Amino acid sequence: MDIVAGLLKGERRALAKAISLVENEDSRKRETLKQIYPYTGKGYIIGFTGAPGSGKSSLVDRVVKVMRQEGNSVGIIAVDPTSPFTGGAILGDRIRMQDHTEDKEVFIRSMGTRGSLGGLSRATRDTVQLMDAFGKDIIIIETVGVGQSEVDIVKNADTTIVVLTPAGGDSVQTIKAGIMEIADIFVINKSDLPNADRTRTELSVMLDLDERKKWRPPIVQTITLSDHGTREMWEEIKGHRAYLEKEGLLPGMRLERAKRDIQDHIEYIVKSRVWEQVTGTHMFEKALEKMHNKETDPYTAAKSILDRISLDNKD
Ligand SMILES: Nc1nc2c(ncn2[C@@H]2O[C@H](COP(=O)(O)OP(=O)(O)OP(=O)(O)O)[C@@H](O)[C@H]2O)c(=O)[nH]1
Ligand SMILES: [Mg+2]
Repeated sequence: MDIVAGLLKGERRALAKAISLVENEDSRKRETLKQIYPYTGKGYIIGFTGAPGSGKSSLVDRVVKVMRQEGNSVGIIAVDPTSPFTGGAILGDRIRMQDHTEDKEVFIRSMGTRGSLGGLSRATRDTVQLMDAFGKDIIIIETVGVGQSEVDIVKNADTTIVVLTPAGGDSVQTIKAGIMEIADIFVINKSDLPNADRTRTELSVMLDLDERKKWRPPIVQTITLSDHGTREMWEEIKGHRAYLEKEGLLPGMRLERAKRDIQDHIEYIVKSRVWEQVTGTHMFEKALEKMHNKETDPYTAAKSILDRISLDNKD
């Protein structure tokens, strides 16, 4: 397959094409992912999450410069669950990251909900694998940390950065528990604004109360307008990576991820096979009608439909 060959040779157009296959649930998707899989596992994955407008893209833009100075090639996936656009069409992200568009070692891809028929989380994970096999040393996932699906997206990262901003007094208390737990590093961006120190103190107190973790997430204050804190953030990322390596935690994390992947694929395949055979069929309509007439109940109806379909492989 020439897309795979091109991708493995480091051709950017082949990578772009492969990502589109993944997003569009193209029939060549599965074969492509299968062929590149042996070449994955080398890239380091960093997630940036936080409220809309907290400065994630600005931070990524800044830190990528430092990563590049140290000779790393970088892939960036900007996930926007609210955007119907895809394929690099999110204007804001493109403008903020335009410094890198001339740099052939930086590959940027935006993803919105419309492009990814199989779900944003799956598309993101598959794209990480494509960038990994392509040879990116570092793969960055940027996503807005609003809901469970976005938390699931950053679960694919080795190091997760939660971006906060100084705000009113109750800012830190209102951070959702799910987001707090996934943070390996906290960044208080926009530290040029009032109350940054107070936010830091509140966060620190909150971390003191959390004794579950062996790793205490460091707090970094940044101002992307002046590049303040970028290097410190990068050093903390490297520090977290060194910690994971020293403690031997990476293989376990990757195994856990592989397990989630398999479970996810099984569920997806089973669901697809079921609905292919059930949607719009007479037995389904019949069951609905019987339920309507109280001649059957949902459990019995579901069971009898399942008994009549096959989960065997047809492709
Ligand atoms: N005052 C101040 N403003 C900042 C700072 N960093 C970013 N901004 C501004 O905050 C706005 C949002 O920045 P982005 O980098 O797009 O934030 P984001 O989190 O990627 O936004 P979404 O992807 O839309 O969720 C922009 O107008 C930036 O100029 C900072 O350190 N200080
Ligand atoms: Mg952004």
